Amino acid sequence: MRSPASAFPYPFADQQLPCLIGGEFVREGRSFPNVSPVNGRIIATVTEADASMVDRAVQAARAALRGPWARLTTPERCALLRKVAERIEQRFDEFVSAEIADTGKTFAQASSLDIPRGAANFRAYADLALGRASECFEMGTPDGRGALNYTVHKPVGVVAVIAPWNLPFLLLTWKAAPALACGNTVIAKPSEETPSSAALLAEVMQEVGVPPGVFNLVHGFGPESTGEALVTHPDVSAIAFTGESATGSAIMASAAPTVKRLSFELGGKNASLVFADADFEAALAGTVRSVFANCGQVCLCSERVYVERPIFERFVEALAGAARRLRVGGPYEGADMGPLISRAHRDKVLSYYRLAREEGGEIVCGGGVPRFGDERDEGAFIEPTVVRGLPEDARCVREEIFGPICHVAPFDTEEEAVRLANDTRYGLAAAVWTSNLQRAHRVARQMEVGIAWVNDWFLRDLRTPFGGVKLSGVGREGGAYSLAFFSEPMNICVKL
Ligand code: NAD
Ligand code: 6OH
Repeated sequence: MRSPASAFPYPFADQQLPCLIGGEFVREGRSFPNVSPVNGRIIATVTEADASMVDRAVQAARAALRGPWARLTTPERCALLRKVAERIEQRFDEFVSAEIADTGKTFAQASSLDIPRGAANFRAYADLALGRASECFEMGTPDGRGALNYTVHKPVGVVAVIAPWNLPFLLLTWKAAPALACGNTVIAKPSEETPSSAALLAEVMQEVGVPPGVFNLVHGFGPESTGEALVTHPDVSAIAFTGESATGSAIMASAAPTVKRLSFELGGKNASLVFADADFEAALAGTVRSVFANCGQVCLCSERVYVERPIFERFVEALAGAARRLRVGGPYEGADMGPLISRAHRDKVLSYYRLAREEGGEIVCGGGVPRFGDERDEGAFIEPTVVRGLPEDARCVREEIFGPICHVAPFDTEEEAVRLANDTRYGLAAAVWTSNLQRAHRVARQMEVGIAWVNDWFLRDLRTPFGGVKLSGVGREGGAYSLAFFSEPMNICVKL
């Protein structure tokens, strides 16, 4: 499993990652390198699907909608999805290695969050689809005999699943699993930065006997590449996309001429509110997690931390202290934080570190790049950073940075805290830390977001609605919301 080009285990050592089109693994046309953010080494080459390959995938997916897949009952389809979950668990170590090779994330995180959640997504949606009820409305008719209306749920058709690089397997399966559970066929496009766990998933789909064309995988970039070919294709019926708000906007424009159904989970500039009555240590530990988890590359991460004035200085000092103690390092070193996804992304995050200074902020800790004196200096590592003293209209307070950085500012009243938290064009998530029960409910409800946590962060029940308001997204996924997005409800009216 060890690649000569990689310092770490990698399931695709010495291979070119293929696309999966109509049940065939395809390596043709152009390819691009997959670079490790740990040391800058090339760990694989990846087949780039051009427009004609995307078209073949879509035609295969369309054909599969009329094949054996369409004849499976819901329990049969769900049994197959459970096999996918089981097979992911059987090949767990390979999935963990693949995810780590692409992202450099810590072994602890990949093995406790990313890959287990991928398997859990298939199980959860198998259960949800199986337990789905159909509504029935009985109505009166002039002849007194009445009629029954009942709803049947049909697949939408060919669904494009476009995923980002931050939680690659978790987010791709979060959409692919419900899409399949509802009987659709899928074209999955992982981020160009993170093709490997999706490539393993394609193998798993074949291994458990998902019929050809039901799950297709195309690798490549966005604009003028695979992503664009997919979102402009007339035979793609729906797009489930997670990524940047600007990309969502571009996809919306591309999809408009063919009027596709869209579900968008986009960027955030999430606030954490820490009240003076909060359990200090719990709020601190939770905030450290919410700012620095996955090197700050979780859409739900807090980039704005507002702390009630009586505990402000103590909290800033403790947060900076905890940030300084975070061990930054490679995936298998027991570190707390790995690298950013790429050098290009690090350049972007570092430009905000510089901007924070230029805008008048004080860098309380971090602000630069760690030096290791070994090949990790060729990677994309960055220091966890806490900033204070910026005006609320500073770009660092307004724009999504997507790195291990937060701005921390004081507030004096509950009203002010709510106003500050909501003063943003984004609206994905918020965290409220308080021991006052009434305040917890009152403040959480006033957050203009899709997801608010009280005294925790990123605690997930897969049945709950997930998504954002304002620039953070369109629609909700999770539980019945995903089933609704990936289904075409049809009413049948029976005259009795
Ligand atoms: P991105 O928008 O750059 O890319 C996401 C995906 O879209 C990739 O697969 C990319 O190849 C593809 N893509 C890019 N341009 C495209 C186009 N014109 N047409 C079709 N496909 C295109 O996002 P990213 O940098 O990979 O991920 C980070 C971003 O994702 C952050 O903004 C983060 O907040 C957001 N995110 C949001 C959520 C959420 O649930 N709301 C979750 C994770 C990440
Ligand atoms: C964004 O980076 C994290 C998204 C998480 C989910 O979509 C989830 O289902 O937990």
